[in-house]
Amino acid sequence: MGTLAGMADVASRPRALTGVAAAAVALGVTQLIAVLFGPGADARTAVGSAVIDLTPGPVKESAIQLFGTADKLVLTVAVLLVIGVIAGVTARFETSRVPLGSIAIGLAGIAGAVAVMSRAGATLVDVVPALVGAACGIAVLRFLVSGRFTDPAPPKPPSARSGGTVIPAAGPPPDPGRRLSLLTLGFLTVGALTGVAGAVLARMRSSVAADRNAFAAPPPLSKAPPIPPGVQPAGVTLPPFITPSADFYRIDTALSVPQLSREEWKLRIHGMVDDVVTFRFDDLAQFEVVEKVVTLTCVSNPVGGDLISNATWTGYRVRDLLAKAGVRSEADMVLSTSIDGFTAGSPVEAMTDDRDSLLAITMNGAPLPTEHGYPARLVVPGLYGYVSATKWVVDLELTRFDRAEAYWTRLGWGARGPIKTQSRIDVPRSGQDVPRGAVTFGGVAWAQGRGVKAVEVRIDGPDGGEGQWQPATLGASYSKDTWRLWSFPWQADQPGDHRISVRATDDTGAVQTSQLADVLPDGATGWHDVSFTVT
Ligand SMILES: Nc1nc2c(c(=O)[nH]1)N[C@H]1C(S)=C(S)[C@@H](COP(=O)(O)O)O[C@H]1N2
Ligand SMILES: [Mo]
Repeated sequence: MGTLAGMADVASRPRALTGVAAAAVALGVTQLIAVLFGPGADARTAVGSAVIDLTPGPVKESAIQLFGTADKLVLTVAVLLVIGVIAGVTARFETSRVPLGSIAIGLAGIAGAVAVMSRAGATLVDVVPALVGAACGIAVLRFLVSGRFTDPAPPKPPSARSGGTVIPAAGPPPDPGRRLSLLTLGFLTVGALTGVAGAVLARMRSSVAADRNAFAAPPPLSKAPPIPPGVQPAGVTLPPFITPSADFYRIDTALSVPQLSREEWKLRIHGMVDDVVTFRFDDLAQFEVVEKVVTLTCVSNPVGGDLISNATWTGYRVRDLLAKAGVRSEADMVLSTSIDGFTAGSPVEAMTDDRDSLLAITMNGAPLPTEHGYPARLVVPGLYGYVSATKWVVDLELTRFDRAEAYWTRLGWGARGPIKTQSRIDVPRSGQDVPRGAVTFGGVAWAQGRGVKAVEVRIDGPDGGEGQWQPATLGASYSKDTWRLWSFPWQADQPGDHRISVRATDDTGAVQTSQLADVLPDGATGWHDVSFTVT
């Protein structure tokens, strides 16, 4: 019996692979045909987005924590793995009576079509690629399991008339298993190639790179104060005060970066306003261009995390835009929406007071990178990104907190997200060996909206003895809306394991709390500490 089961297993293993090959063809064809239909028909993005939307909030949260900016790659690989496993398993049970594998591919095609239809702005023809792809996948599977080449015409039985002599066939006997493997491999390759070609072509077709390159942004009339060199502490390698755009953290729910040209972009302001207004990109020229340096922070940043970056932005005051519409007094929330359906709810005063919240159009002297919201995004000093920093923003609705819920608030996050006072140690790194002698430690501290007044450091010794809080040396303060870099010169003369802790004090005099809080629902708290060894 064991032998029989073993033989069945071996026989069905190539079967599983035929399922994977069929699924690959289905996915590849879908991806390639979608190029003809435009971004709305991109089933890959639609399915991924549906998975993101259907994933429970805490799971999404852990994924961001665990994978950071690679979360989308992980999601893609995970979805492909799941599809591969399902295709492989069901293909093993594919028979002409009960075509389980074909049914699975068909259902997957329908699921893809449903995902496509659920996207904002989808039309009925957008489902064509997913359905055609599924049909191709089924055809491949039926062909591969048809047995047309696994059971080639049986060799002629030796004829009695030939005198009883069996003439041995010239050359090696046909090897149906090998032909099947080659065919399967061929279809796998076809699937992979069409998939890659489709992804590349779709990208080329929809890319706004040319539009972005051609954009000569208007210079700011109101310039940000110059950045004093003293913002960067000496003697220690810290993140630069201004984060280069390529290093700027990126967090969003967009599985493929929205490609929105200036020509296509529009901003509609409506809801509790006197007049509904819609600005085209060129209409923005009537407003004053303002430059500001603002540190953005993600609410999902754990204590010691790096989901924080600082950039120079130019754009238009949201206040000036809202004034054209006339905000009615009953409104207390600006609900901003992106082209891909993300929403954020910000207090009206955050958009209208003298912090000068921006509809930003440049970042560090260049048009916004597409991943950071080209052609226009919101930048709101003092609030976490999830309640304010909508990228690819196309809609501002004046509404009320007791009426509207934004994307993350619906998933259990705080409706209001003021940034909490936090500080981080960048040097030393956890577990680092520090040679005996003079050394300079350092890091960053932030309390956007209030400003950082002081940073203190405590170093505990190898004997378990708790050190004293000592003032760190502060880099020059730029503004209350930007982070502050700090350094701490120290004499490392006691060999062994040490621990360094940091805490900041904001401009109101409030000391950063030691109380540990999770990032959910409205931002982590607690002191960052790092263990190191003096050698
Ligand atoms: N359209 C859109 N805008 C968005 C988000 C999003 O998912 N979609 N995420 C927000 C969050 S949670 C943060 S922290 C900031 C991050 O901005 P960045 O990617 O430019 O750093 O963007 C905000 N704006
Ligand atoms: Mo965020």
